[in-house]
Amino acid sequence: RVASYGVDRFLYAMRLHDDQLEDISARFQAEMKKGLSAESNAAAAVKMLPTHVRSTPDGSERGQFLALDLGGSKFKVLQVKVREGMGIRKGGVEMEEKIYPIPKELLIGRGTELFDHVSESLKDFLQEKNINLEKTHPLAFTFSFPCEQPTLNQGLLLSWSKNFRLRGLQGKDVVQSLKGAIERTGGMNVDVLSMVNDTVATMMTCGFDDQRCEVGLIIGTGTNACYMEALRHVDLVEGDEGQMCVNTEWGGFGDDGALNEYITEFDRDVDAASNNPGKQIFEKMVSGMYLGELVRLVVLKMAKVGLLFDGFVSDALRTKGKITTANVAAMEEYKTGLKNTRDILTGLGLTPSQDDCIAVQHVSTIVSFRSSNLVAACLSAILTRIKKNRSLRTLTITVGVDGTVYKTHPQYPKRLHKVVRRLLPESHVRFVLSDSGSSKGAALVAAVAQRLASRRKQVDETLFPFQMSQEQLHLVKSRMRADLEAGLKNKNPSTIKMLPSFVYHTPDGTERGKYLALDLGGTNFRALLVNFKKGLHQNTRLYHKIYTVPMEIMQGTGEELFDHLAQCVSDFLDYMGMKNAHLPAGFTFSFPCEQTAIDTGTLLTWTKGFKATDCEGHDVVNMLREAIKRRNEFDLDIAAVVNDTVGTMMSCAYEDPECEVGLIAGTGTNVCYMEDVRNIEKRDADAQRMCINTEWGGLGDDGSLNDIITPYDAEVDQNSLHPGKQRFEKLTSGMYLGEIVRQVLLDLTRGGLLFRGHVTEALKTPGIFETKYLSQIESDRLALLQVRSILQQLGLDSNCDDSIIVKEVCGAVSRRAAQLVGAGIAAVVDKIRENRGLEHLNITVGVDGALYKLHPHFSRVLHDTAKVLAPLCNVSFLPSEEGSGKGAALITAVAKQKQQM
Ligand code: 0WK
Ligand code: 0WK
Ligand code: BGC
Ligand code: BGC
Repeated sequence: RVASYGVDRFLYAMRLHDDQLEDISARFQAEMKKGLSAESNAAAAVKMLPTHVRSTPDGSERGQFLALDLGGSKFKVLQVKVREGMGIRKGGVEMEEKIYPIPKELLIGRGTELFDHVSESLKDFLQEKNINLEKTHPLAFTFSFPCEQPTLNQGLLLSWSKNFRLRGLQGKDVVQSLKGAIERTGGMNVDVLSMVNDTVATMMTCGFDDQRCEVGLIIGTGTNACYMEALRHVDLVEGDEGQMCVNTEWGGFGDDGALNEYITEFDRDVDAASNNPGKQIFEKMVSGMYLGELVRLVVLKMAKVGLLFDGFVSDALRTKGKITTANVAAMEEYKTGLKNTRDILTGLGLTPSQDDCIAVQHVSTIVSFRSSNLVAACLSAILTRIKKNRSLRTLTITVGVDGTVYKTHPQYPKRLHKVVRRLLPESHVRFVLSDSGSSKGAALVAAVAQRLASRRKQVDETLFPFQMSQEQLHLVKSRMRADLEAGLKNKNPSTIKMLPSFVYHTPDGTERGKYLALDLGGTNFRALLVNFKKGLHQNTRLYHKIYTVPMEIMQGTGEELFDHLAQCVSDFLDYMGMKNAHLPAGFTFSFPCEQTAIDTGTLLTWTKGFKATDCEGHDVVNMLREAIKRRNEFDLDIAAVVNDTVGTMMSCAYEDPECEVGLIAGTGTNVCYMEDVRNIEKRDADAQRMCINTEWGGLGDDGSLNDIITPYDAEVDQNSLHPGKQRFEKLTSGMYLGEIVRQVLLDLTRGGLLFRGHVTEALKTPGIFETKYLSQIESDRLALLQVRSILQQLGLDSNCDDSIIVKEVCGAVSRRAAQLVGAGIAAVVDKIRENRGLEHLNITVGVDGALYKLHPHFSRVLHDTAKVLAPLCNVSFLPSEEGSGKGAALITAVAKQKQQM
């Protein structure tokens, strides 16, 4: 007669020893890696689905939500009220629920019919609870099947499982299907904010009271687990910073044969008779849907081979589903287990002996024991992975659990806990039962989704004015064009000064000799020695040295400024050992100067960071000459003064003869181009063309850009050295972009959307957000982590979401700048094309400036905008290699040649 010993022998394959459990744990860790990696995800049996839940509850969640809990053994409709800051023990969450049975035929019918039933149940719930049907209700949707989620409120159904096998929904977005059903039902307004798997909802539910809860486990009709994974390991989601909850869908473990040596004939029979053969192999060895069936098949086989009931087999015993998992749990009841076993077997039309009952009870124990052992093995794999992710020696963590098997099977929890602690002796694993279902967790996720959505909306609204539509860009182009035209006319002052440069043609390669070039740009002063030799360009020798111009010099007296420049020149000539060379020099002076000849330039107004006194209205060449005289140790023949745009155009034209435009996108912004003399009313010259320094930075000083100037821009202008001036420059150049970003960040922080609403001194400090940070923050190669360290350096303590928003603000501000400069360039090249009556114009723009050269996206956006707005011009952009110094030297060479003629 067979007793438990016989059963052990019969079910030897189901009794798993720790080394086998460790082996299964190791295999599952390998499966998790496969699921997480972009290469192998598609073929992975364990799907490791990103859930877009990036944090467990932090107590700030609040709100009132409807909730649907679909996919477990009971379909529930709930209303959940989350009140901030007080844990459940202090009643932070109130819930009302109603269970709505799902007619069996709906579980194997059309997907749309199931969702109609769901939405009709929802409407019934609203009516029964007298919930106002007019108001829009946010809804949290728990859907317990494998779904790929591009976002928190989308879920593409991968496959059905458990006892659900409907048609027409696989591959579809179940949130859309739900919204569709709610629409069909009508008479209620519901906004589905988020969809989560029941494991995720369970983790969040338990996480509300226990911050350590970072794993969600379901052992119910089906089985599954989720946990907080490091985002850097979730290849399918962008970003390396922070964490994201991953729904493992471990039910599929073994679908690729990874568990074959642990599969018994009974498992194969259960799978073969299931409604999804070959799928959810692990689930079929573990979860409530199948345990009863496993026991039945074992008992049936033992009866057939005569080991039970003297070989008598009843029809009921042959019938699928006749032994349920609830029966298995009852058979294992401590006290009444044996009696329950007899009643159950009798109920199956069997007359069991005492030994038969003991044996069958033992079968149940072995089957459910294996289930808890397998869950323990895979759970320990997840916990081991979390420990490794955080390079911890010991892990203290909580697992939130739900599911009928875990909740109602008498021995199951104890067995599971015991084996997990045996497999992970040095870790402290706490199990918390989610005692009110998963919808509280689902509501918490919806609360986070709501907060994220409202933050997203507010950030979008804040950044919307920075988004330039094609219409707006066309407007800027035509306004630029109009002011370019106006600037050439004599009659009234124009915002764009269109200053003649007395440069009549681009280099022709005949330039020879040694020249000194002095280059006062936006940020520093450079002295260069340029030597043009016979033959082609590459023979040009060039030496240079960069000198900083301290703020107090920029904003001191004119005398101090030019003395500083003269001192730098003296140092350079020493450095070059050419103190007595009496070299001809070209002076690049990057500020608006009215010129009456190539070697004179009256400063009209300072721009950028300069405000030296007694300079505006004076001839800068004379001021430099004075300063050199004051030093009385060397002499220079300053033969030309040019704007940095003109110097840049000439430098690039030396390489590419089609270069007839010079653009600076640096500390300041400006453009020059070869204009036809006949269009330059205020200056006649006996040449066909002359280079005009447009000083387009002044566009908008008459209010013509007020419709695109935002309050942040106005703030920057007000705080600038020259309020009301250079409005176009203040929207587009390096001196100001950082400040615009800072103003936007200030506003978002005051609105509580950033840095947890803390307006730090750092954030209030003008100029703290240098434009170079924009270039760094916007670089694609830079992970959010590095964005945070830049913010850290600025004394801004940020979290992952903050750095994402900061990056967006930088992007919006720099993109607008590049688009506006692109619109300006389109106006200039189109004017040149029309000047020359050409259908199509090929032209090159020589460019310089840190913004253009160093910003990761600025140049591309500028190119694309110019292409779209000036489709009849093929514009190439040529970054200037050695700055405008060579250009200045070229102009000096031409000027000298002229003098000799
Ligand atoms: C209760 C949760 C539900 C989950 C179910 C799983 O509220 O979201 O799907 O547990 O257990 P089952 O009902 O399948 O036994
Ligand atoms: C380098 C040129 C200089 C010009 C500067 C502009 O040599 O003439 O002023 O570029 O760029 P920024 O230094 O303002 O970025
Ligand atoms: C589903 C999971 C779900 C689990 C527990 C499985 O069949 O694939 O999405 O979490 O059952 O309900
Ligand atoms: C100045 C221009 C200069 C531009 C680029 C502007 O602020 O007015 O003369 O070309 O900056 O440096």
